[in-house]
Amino acid sequence: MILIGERINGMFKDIREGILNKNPEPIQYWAKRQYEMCAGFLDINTGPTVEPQDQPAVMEWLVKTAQEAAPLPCCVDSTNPDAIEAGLKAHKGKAMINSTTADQWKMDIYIPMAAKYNAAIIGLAMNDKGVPKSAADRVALAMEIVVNCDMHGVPMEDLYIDPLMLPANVGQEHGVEVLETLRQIKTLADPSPRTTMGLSNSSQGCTNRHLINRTFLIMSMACGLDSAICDVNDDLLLDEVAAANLLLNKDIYCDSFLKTFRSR
Ligand code: THG
Repeated sequence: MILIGERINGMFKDIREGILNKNPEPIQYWAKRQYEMCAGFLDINTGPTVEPQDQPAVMEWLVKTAQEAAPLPCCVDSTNPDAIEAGLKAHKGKAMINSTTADQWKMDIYIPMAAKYNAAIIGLAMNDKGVPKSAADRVALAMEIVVNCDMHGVPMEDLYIDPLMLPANVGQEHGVEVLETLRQIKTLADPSPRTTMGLSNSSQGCTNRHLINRTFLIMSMACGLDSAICDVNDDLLLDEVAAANLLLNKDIYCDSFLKTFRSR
């Protein structure tokens, strides 16, 4: 299970202020903290307040600043292709692009970019018509992304399909469809693409957020989820992942499995 730390996102006040004041402190604090909490990647998102023309420079600064503080690859998260490319250029090691949709014009930009920079890429199971309701329609969009990756030589182990979880209070019917999508993604190709999701989406605007996040993560792992963009600062979430890794036979049992999981 690859945990992608969600915290370096301009949606959070401390990160937004760090960006505004060019203060590396909150970015480096969360890079280190998420590294200590077992993150395998750092999601890096400038947030909604940075003007489009400033996004490439801000992304470059965020990636460099984060990687100075923690030895982790970044998941470069933006809807602006110039910001994504600026992040990839500044990045050390193998990055992840977050993300393309199944729209042909977007796949034509991002998938060759993944090939050029030898980056992994997240493919969202949606297009300009929005997020489909059924698993079958999500899987059909995922298949288009699989085909386009294949055409550009992006291997399946570098493709992470995101079935797109919506908040349980407004899109309750999506949960079971997301779980079914996760199961079916594994049948699309051999080797199969990998899967990921924005876990905290599932609980936005809900009470008991951590409980909803943890429960949906474990259900999703049972359906084959390979990675998640999530709150790695949640101790109980990490313990549940450690236990699920054992039960899914991904880690060998030892009595100290909780500690072992956190020892990287
Ligand atoms: N899929 C992919 N990438 C993504 C998402 C996804 N990137 C962004 C997002 N979704 C995942 N990251 C977050 C980060 C934070 C929150 C949700 C998802 C979150 N934030 C608090 C809120 O909105 O209530 C903000 C709290 C605050 O302002 O302090 O929940 O789905 N591929």
